[in-house]
Amino acid sequence: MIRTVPTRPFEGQKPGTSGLRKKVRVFQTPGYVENFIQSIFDCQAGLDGSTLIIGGDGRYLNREVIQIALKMAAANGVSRVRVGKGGLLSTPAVSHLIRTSGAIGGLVLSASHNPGGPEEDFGVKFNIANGGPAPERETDAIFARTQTIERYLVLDADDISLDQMGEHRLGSLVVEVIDPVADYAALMETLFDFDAIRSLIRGGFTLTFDAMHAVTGPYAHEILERRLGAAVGSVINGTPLPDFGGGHPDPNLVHAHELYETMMGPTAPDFGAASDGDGDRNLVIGRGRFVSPSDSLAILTANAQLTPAYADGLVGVARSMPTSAAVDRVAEALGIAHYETPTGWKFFGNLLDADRVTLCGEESAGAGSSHVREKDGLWAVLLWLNILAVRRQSVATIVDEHWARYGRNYYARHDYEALDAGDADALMKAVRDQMPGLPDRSFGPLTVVSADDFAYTDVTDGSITDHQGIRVLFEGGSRVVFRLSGTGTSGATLRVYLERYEPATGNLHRDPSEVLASCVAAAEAIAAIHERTGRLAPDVVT
Ligand code: VG1
Ligand code: CO
Repeated sequence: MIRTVPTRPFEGQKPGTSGLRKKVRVFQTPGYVENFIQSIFDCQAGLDGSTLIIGGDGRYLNREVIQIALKMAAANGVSRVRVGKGGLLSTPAVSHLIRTSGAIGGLVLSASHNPGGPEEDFGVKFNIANGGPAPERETDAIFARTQTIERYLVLDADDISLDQMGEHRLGSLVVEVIDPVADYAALMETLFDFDAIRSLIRGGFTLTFDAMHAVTGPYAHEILERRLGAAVGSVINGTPLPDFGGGHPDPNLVHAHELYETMMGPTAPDFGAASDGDGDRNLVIGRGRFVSPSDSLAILTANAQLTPAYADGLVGVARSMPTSAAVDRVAEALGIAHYETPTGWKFFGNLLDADRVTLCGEESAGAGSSHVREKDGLWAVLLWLNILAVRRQSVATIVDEHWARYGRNYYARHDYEALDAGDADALMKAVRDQMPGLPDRSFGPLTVVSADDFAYTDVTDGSITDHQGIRVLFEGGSRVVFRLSGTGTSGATLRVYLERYEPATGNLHRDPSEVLASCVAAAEAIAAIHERTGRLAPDVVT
């Protein structure tokens, strides 16, 4: 029986950079998740008779919310839902399945790199028929709907078994429990030269992949160990856990520090990598050499042609605004277009759909391509491995050769987390107010060329997204960017992005923190972070 349940709007169901993300206990408020899912459904034309993909990263509440979403899908006329066994699907796997299943869209239950568990975070992302995150006009419509909602629809039925593969019925809905890995792994085999990677590994090349107790474990075991022949044990923390083993499944030098230490130590394998909660991010560390995500995007762009998927070249590349300009230099050398978009994957979708770009990436350890409409952690790892299998050089040598040709964009991001939201807004306002007076001012060795609040005009539909972060550009390609995070769940997080360009003729092997000290000083002089937030140092430096 389909029940119509009266409800009332909840406050603050506004999707951020990447879906709706809140504390678990907020999601546990009766009716909360139902309201949001119903609001998504109410904004879909053509839901009746459609196919939907549902899966999550395995975090606390994953299974419960999947059962609710299935019963609501049944009540809202969806004909078929494909859901990953155990409720698991990585974000890129959902994107791929939407595209190959002719689905109307998909729900990804994840708060990505945020921690999981009863006291931590949960999230719901909605992806549209192209496989990508819902664009702003759609998330705005969903949010508007959450403000007026009066009822949701749910089928009264028992839970289905998410661990039993095959077809189950919920009223007129067919729920198909599928292998979360199979289709994705098959896609990877079409993109990359698995024989070449296998032969690299057979020749003694070693690797370690840290799945951080999150969703990529099963994918990495299958692809890296079983299909490519990496030694059993190459994948570590490979079993998804509801609390990710108590850590943040955020692949950066802070949260993946064990991997970092291994890679810098005497027993380091040739290659190390990690992914995040939902499998869309990647961190790459060669033996003795960390590759900054911005550099990684540039290096992948410069070398993609060595792999089958990109052998015909790239049509263009896109990076989010705070990502370093390293990839722009490669695009210029290749004679292809490059685009700068606001933070978050939803802005890349139109560029990919319009065939304007082939690769995209972000400084936050996300890279992806036209193969799906999300960033894709294991894809990036496999692209690196394929390039290594062709070039037969170390990661460090490839990075060094890259810098020697293009110069180096020294880069860091400083995060100030859980700030008082009022303080953070006041800081941003103070910086914004100063913008007109900044050009030509000098901060130590840095002279300001321009300062603006980044606004993006979508090249395909003309939509404008403004207030995407304040950029202060200095002479010579250095830069400071101030931006507030859209994925946090407590207070506000200020991100300060620091970049300094060193031409190929300069010193390319300095300590980034030394090189960036003048940018840090300029950021402090402009934003008075210490004074306004009471913080003496950032919480996280990546
Ligand atoms: C962060 C990153 C951004 C990324 C987003 C979602 O957003 O900076 O680059 O796209 O997370 O990634 P913010 O607004 O907190 O800076 V994920 O892996 O959560 O889907
Ligand atoms: Co993620």
